[in-house]
Amino acid sequence: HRLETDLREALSRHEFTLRYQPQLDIATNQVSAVEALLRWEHPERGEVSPLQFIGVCEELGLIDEIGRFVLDSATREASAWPAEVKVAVNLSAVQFRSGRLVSVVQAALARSGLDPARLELEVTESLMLEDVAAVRAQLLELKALGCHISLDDFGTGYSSLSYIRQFPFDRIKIDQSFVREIESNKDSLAIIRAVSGLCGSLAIKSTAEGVETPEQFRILEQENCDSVQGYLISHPVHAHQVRSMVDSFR
Ligand code: G
Ligand code: G
Ligand code: MN
Ligand code: NA
Repeated sequence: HRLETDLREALSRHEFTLRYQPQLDIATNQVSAVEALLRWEHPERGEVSPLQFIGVCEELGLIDEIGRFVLDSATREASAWPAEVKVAVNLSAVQFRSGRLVSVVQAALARSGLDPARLELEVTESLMLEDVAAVRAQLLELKALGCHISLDDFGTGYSSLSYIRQFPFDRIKIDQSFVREIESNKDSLAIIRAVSGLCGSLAIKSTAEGVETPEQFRILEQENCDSVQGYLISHPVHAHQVRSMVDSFR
């Protein structure tokens, strides 16, 4: 398997790297967090999107190792940034199977010295297809460490209100597919309004993703979303650019 060999070599050759995309808090107009987005800097193919290799890594049993790299790198890089900036790390549902995720997170926090309250862990609705009791127990342990939990890509998968009640989510990230149609499709606007209202009632923060235009931003502000992420605010940047990007909003 060519890709498997390539992926294993990529890990040992340090070809994986992280970019960081800001989340802007609407009330304060400040960057409250940055999301770590994995990139494979392939010597011949250039920058490869995680869409092209995360699924393969899950199938090949490489996701725990890559996930550990992401957690170690993101916490280490974030420890050098202003303390008001959190870092959000995407987790694959498969990382909840080994039973070692909590200790991997704990080790990354200990090595980096990052305040656990500055680490947000993004999970998707695919988690609901795993062993729900085991997942819930791990999420509660991660919360007990002090980390925050976000439900990513909300509305695209197996959304169920019962999971929102059972799992300790601090934030819901509304999928970019709804934001993209916010002006053209009144159902998308209605769904965003409903999710934002639900979040308000449950004291869960809301983030709208994929915000590309000032008009989308204006509508999301009017709908009481707490924060926005997308190319309008900034494309993902290198770690060394995070500080000046954050400062540019001050
Ligand atoms: O950054 P980009 O648009 O290419 O990301 C594509 C997809 O890959 C998104 O669904 C994103 O959540 C996912 N992704 C990005 N970085 C990571 C990562 O470090 N781990 C996992 N599991 N998924 C990631
Ligand atoms: O699934 P997740 O939300 O973690 O992935 C975020 C993905 O969305 C990343 O691949 C990121 O590069 C991409 N992204 C971020 N902002 C925008 C945007 O404004 N428009 C579009 N089309 N994609 C975006
Ligand atoms: Mn995400
Ligand atoms: Na998302």
